[in-house]
Amino acid sequence: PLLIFQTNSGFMRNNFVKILVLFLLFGTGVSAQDPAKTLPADLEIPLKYGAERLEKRQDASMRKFRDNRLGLFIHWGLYAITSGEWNGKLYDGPSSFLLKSANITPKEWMKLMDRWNPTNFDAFRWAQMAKRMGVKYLKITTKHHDGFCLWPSAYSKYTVAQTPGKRDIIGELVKAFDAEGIDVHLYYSILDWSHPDFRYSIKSKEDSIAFSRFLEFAENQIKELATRYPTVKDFWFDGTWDASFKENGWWSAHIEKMLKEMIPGITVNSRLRADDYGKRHFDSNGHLMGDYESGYERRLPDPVKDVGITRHDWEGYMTLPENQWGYHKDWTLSYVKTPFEAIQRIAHATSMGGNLVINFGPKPEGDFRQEELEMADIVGKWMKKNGECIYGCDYAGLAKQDWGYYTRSKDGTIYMIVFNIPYSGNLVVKMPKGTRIEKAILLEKGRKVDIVETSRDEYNVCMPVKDPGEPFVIKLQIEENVDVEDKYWDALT
Ligand code: FHN
Repeated sequence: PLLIFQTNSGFMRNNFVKILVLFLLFGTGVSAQDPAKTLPADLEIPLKYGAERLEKRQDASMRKFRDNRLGLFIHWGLYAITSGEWNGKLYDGPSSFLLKSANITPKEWMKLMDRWNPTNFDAFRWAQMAKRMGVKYLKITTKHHDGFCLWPSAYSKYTVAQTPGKRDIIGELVKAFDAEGIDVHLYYSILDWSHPDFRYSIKSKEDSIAFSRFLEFAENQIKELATRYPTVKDFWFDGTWDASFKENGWWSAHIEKMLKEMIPGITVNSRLRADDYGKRHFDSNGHLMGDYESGYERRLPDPVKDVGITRHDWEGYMTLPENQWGYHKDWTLSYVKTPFEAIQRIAHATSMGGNLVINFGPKPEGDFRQEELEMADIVGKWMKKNGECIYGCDYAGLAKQDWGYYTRSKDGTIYMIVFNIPYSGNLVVKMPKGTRIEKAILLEKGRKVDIVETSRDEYNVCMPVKDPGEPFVIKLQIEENVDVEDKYWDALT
């Protein structure tokens, strides 16, 4: 950079300043969790493969994606058979990483295909469970990092078609979920441990040729999926963090464009994308690539510090144990989240304008474990009573309070989703200037709740019941543009 600066070219100097500013702003990599750091427009560098747009997409498909708010992730594959155990040894890492953690060769791993025969798999039963749970979409792994495909791909020998089970799992799921009116999103891992042409990095001409072949293979598979299952609403890419992939940002832009031409309205996650300089999720100018940010995995943005995230769409992902996606036989190895903790995360995500996807990992035969069925049941019951404060709702623009989360519906109703009950029995609400709470109602029972104005723009909303036994929701009707006579004096300090 110093050399560039010493040249006398105005162009070079100008670009040097831009690159320096970029470096100061973003360091060596903009992470998915470092959004909204954008450059002043005149300092932006030209990009061929950067963000498509600067604002949220507002077409019907994107609005549907956003309004869905709650999704179900399903990780299913050969790792369900091994379920975290290899040669009598139990591994406590993710069961879907067993090939790596137990040092298994892909050839050995793929012998598991002889045991893939999910006789209890019933896509309609899965769809009914999803319906009861109140999820509006399913994200299903078509191919995880090991390379095994849940559809009969013409481009791979590691697919369901070469197993005793034979059935096209993706096809059956798309049919059953479409019938229940639940959107289907397809997960596809670029990282592929069993493909001979996959490379983590490109160190030679041979690597470069092999990786080009690999990208062609991946493109063929993605095209194949979009052609076979044209009713799907989203493609969700994973395994895109390696140097080989980051050097091929053009390809990620090409795939996004190709999918959008093949399936109008389709949504694509930011994890697919890398720009001209290998920046992922957010381009070198700090703008989100893809349609929604997909970096919040097993954690959520901070409701106070990360409020800037409400400027774009995003989706968060939650496992039930600490880090298990596929089926693992022993859940005592880590903490397992309760249904109320899941509900809290759903509220948290909606309150910041994001979606939450809860992950299940079915058993090899095609059944869900008891804990997952209970989770589906309790979340579903709660959503049935209170879904009004989640579906179609968004960030409310009010200061976070300790009792829980606010959301706002399209008609301007504010919801208070209460998880923590204060000793005072009063739930503090701070409203923006020029607005007033008109009425508070307990959502489930429709009963009026008392409100006391305590100081300028502040209210106590009284606890409607002593111990409701579960998170509850209060609906606030707001009057805007109120010309309130100011009876509160400011302190002279
Ligand atoms: O390694 C995977 C993991 O198994 C799982 O598929 C998750 C889902 O978001 N993604 C990867 C890690 O980021």
